[in-house]
Amino acid sequence: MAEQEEERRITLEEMLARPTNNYFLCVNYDNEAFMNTGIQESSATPPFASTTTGPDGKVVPGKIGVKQDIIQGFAFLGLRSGFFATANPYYYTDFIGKVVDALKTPGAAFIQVLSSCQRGWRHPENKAPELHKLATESGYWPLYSIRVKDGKPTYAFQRKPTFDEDKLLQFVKGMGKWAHIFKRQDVESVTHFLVQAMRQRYDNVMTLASAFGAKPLIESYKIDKRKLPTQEHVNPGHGLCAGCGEGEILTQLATGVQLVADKNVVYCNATSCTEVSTSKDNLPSWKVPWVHMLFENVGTVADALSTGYRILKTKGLYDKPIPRIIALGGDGGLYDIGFQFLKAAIARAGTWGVLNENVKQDSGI
Ligand SMILES: Cc1ncc(C[n+]2csc(CCOP(=O)(O)OP(=O)(O)O)c2C)c(N)n1
Ligand SMILES: [Mg+2]
Repeated sequence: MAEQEEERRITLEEMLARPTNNYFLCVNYDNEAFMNTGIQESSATPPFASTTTGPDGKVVPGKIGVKQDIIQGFAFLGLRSGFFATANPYYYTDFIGKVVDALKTPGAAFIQVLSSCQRGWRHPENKAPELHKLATESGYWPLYSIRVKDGKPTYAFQRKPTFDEDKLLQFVKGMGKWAHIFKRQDVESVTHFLVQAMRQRYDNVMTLASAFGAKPLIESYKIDKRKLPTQEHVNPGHGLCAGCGEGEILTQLATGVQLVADKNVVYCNATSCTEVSTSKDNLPSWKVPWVHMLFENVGTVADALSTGYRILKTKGLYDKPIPRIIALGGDGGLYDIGFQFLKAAIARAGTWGVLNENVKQDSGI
């Protein structure tokens, strides 16, 4: 088929065989609010969604403001090298592929993965997969990656993007956080604004992709699901709510990391649902080193840890293979309040080789 020739498939084997390495990856799971502290609004909360700090009222219908898009900014930081991507746990080989790609591409690395939250989004537990799927199929959460080389970003999509208003409304109507809209007298104008705000977010990505698009524009991962290992980083025992996307995200993230690093990894976990639910009653769910820190500074802590290992290795003070450091945080911690920590960590990781040729990120250490 002609369309298939328009697509580049990157195999898992090809990525794992790359001689290059990256030791530091930031992962944000975006459940679109500060969930574990009681569903407070964040800059990731979409328009008109009801939260405890921006509830639906007679006059104000939930959040007033757009869902901020932080990935585009990272693509234009003028980095030497970087890998930025969106992901969705419904498309798990894509997410796993992106984790492997990020850990085998020297430079800054950041993946933003959508996560359902049955408490905060208010949806039936068993609807999580359907909502995740609709998010991407509607154009609400297009799956793309941006590779930065010498300051220039190149956009690629892992699935052909489309904006489908009907599917977007199905997605919106699937959750209680937007239910109040449909009881309002001005439902038409509010819905119209909501769709336009989502469309603008989508269009911005498309405009940038048409100016900085890869050739071919579709670049997907070819991964044999049957050959994926069972991850051994995090136990099945955790306190996440039923229907929470984070369980899947943790499993998929760990699978990708394990493929590259086996168990030589340290997870740095910002205070968040993934943190509280995997560290209950002094019984951590983690089987590999795991560090918990404040909720806003995980970018800095993880970057410092990673840099520290590389400096010790370069000075001959550490003789073992250095571990991969994974910074993991929610939208509130990692990209709302912690944005400057994350941005600074990404800027440092993406220019590291420029600043010190002796301690290059891709030097094979
Ligand atoms: C400086 C600071 N302010 C507030 C808190 C309390 N706090 C802990 S986690 C959290 C919300 C985190 O939200 P997010 O990062 O989106 O993760 P989620 O709970 O949604 O998983 C807040 C407000 C804190 N730990 N530190
Ligand atoms: Mg959150």
